[in-house]
Amino acid sequence: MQRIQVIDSHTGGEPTRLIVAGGPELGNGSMADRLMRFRNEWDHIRSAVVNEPRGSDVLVGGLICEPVDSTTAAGIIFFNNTGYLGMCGHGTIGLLATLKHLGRVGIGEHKIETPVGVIKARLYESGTVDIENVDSFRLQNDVTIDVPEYGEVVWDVAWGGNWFFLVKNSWESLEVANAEHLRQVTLWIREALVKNGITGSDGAMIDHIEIFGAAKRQTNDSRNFVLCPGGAYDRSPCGTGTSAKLACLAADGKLAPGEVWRQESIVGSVFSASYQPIRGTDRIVPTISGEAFISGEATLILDPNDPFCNGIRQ
Ligand code: PYC
Repeated sequence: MQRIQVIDSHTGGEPTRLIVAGGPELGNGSMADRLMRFRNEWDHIRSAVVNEPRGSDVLVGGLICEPVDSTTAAGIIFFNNTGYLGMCGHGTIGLLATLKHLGRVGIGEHKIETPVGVIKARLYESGTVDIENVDSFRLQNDVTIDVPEYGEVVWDVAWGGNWFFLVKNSWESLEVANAEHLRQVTLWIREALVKNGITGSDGAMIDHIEIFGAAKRQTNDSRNFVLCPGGAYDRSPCGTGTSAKLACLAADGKLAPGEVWRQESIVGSVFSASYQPIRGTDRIVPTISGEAFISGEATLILDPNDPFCNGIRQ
């Protein structure tokens, strides 16, 4: 029997399950190298931790690693029901809450190593966490594509630690009751991207689709629905998706540096966000603020006699 210790949390309703002991041994390389090793040698552990019967499509998992640089609080590799994430905003807020719960970080600023770069996070007494995310930018602007099952959509493509396709002209109702329809629409859009050869830089797949609409609460600026790579939708406003949105707002001159953008999710949770431009480039450094709550501590048991020991793979 293998035992894996995990801590569960949620950030704005979006769950995160972090492996704190008993996970795979991935060596001392960079987080990008360790991610490759995880994928090539230990992918069954990813599936065992986040897929049914122990998990669900909604769950984002993460492996807390010893960092390469000893001045860094931790390294992290995020994954989900179908694969791995370069970065995860809600998950990093969950990571800070988890490290605090374990007594491994105190109030203040901490560096975190991810497969797409080192990020800074600040933990406040109140439990709020600010993440200074990776450099973000818009790659394509205001392009129209025809989605055969749906119609024309106008969009931007932007990087916020993951690749996002941001739909601008939505008339959809962004309500939980409409989530199954929104999921179908965004899956159609994602298929159309593949068929039309629309990608991120270097042919990278655009695996997150984001639809925007008017905020429900007057104090917020916008509401979103975000399709994640494994087909589930983000219950939080999506940290990397909000970073991609900021990159588009900055490029359009619609949000000034330091000005606060309040992004509401489909379940009504909120991230506050702002950015600083990177001088001489068209890139920004986004800061995303949110709060996570610890929701469980558990030992997962992997029994080799269990026919679904490694989860139901997708
Ligand atoms: O918060 O960046 C995020 C995220 C990505 C996928 C799910 N949440």
